[in-house]
Amino acid sequence: MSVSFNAAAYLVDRQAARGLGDRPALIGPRSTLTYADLAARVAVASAGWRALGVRPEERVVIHAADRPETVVALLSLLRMGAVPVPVSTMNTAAELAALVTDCRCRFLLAGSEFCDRVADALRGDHALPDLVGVVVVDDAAVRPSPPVIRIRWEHLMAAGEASPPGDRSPDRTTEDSPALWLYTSGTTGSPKAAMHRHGSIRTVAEHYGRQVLGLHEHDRCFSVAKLFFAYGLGNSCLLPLAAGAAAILDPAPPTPPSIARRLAEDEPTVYFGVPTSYAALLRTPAVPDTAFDGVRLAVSAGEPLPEELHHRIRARFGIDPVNGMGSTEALHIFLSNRPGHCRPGTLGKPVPGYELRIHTGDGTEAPPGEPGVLRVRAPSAASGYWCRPEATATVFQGPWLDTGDLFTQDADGFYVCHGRAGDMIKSGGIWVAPGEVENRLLQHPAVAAACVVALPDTDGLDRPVACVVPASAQPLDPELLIAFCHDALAAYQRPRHILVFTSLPTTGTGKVSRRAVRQEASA
Ligand code: 3SK
Repeated sequence: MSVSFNAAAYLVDRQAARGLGDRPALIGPRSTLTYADLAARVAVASAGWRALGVRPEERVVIHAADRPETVVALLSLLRMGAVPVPVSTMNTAAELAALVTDCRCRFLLAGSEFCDRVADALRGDHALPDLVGVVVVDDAAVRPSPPVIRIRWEHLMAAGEASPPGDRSPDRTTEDSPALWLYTSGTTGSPKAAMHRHGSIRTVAEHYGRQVLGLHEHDRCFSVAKLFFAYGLGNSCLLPLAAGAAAILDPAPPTPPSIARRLAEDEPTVYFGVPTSYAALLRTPAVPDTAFDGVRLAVSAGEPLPEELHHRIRARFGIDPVNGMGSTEALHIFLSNRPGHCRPGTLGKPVPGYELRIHTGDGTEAPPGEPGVLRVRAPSAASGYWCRPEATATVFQGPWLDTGDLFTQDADGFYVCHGRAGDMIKSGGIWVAPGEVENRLLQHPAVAAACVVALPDTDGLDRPVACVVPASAQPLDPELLIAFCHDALAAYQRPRHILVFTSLPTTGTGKVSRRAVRQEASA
């Protein structure tokens, strides 16, 4: 029998009850919400969703930038038992339409920055048969055609205000009730939704946020990863709120100048970065060496932090990044170094409550020092992927999650990652499916064959590189091909370089051998 539990009440109401009502909860570019403000708004918005006809366990897609309103929307949906689905703001209109179709949401929340894209997704060629309404924050220029209606966020809040006070109460959720979905391309290509439970939100906050990072109510957390990533959602919402800390939200894309501004103006004490953003900060002389002086804890995750980069960060900024690893399926970080005890080039040791094993190809445990695929027994594991039984069976092996990453353990028990067991590329902390990039390249008439592989850039971070075979004797213009990819692919998916091959090496069965392509490309 599952225990009654509502994650929004745990994150918000509890802090007001602890006497933290006057403390900052969400710090946005225009306003700060205290815990008392946040509790009131979340309760009213939950009644607003109910007034709109949203039912418990129904999905609502959130396509919005990191702002206090976005967090209010997300928490209010959790409170009334619905299932927020924050989706990447880097998606194209077609990708957004595909996710809306896949999760069968009836309502979509559109942030003001992305109204054009949402408008494109709503246009004729994308059939969205389940969609009933679009809730717009600010006066976004989304003009859905009937029967889809447009609801302004203020109207939703006004409807919540006008509802009976009982409609503001948390729903009868339990620890195992569906809480939120997060889309991932993960190990098997096309995006699939990992379905998370209310109880998992408390698990990640208490096991990693409290026991590993020691977050507390005087912390101010800033994350370069945005709310629609599992990593960003934990960093900018779940972990700080559970600790009574403040989350600093920046709707702008994280660039070295914008990150330096947040560090200088908002004075975070805890910084959540990804290796790519640390590398970009190092490459920017205008970022002062003292930029991290007020930060007591700097975290790195999203992809393993190369040892060399760790040393350069320490030398320039005087911080020792706490390198860890999580997954969308586990909701947040399950393997991490410990503050003050970081071993550069490793991902540390299991987070308390999580168990790890390294498996060889035949499913047995790898002998000490031998590489194998990492599995994690995660108390915060998703219950599976929505409508993807095969991918679910591959990744969710009983109580174990198969990460698809190759690992060894050093003599002191620290875990070391050796890259993907499969072909997926993780670039800038985001999964890139090589097939999607290859498809686009093959749409160009000058390309006969294409294979996209990961090669390290000058910082040692994996980036997609395209190996293409020309369709004719005409020389291929690499810049033109990259520009061609610009039109259809998100920035993180685009190949950084084009290498011209006369033919692609194949395996014995005639398939392109990615490993051989990669070897040739890196030679
Ligand atoms: O990639 C990671 O390391 C990660 C960390 C936390 C949450 C989610 C992910 C994918």
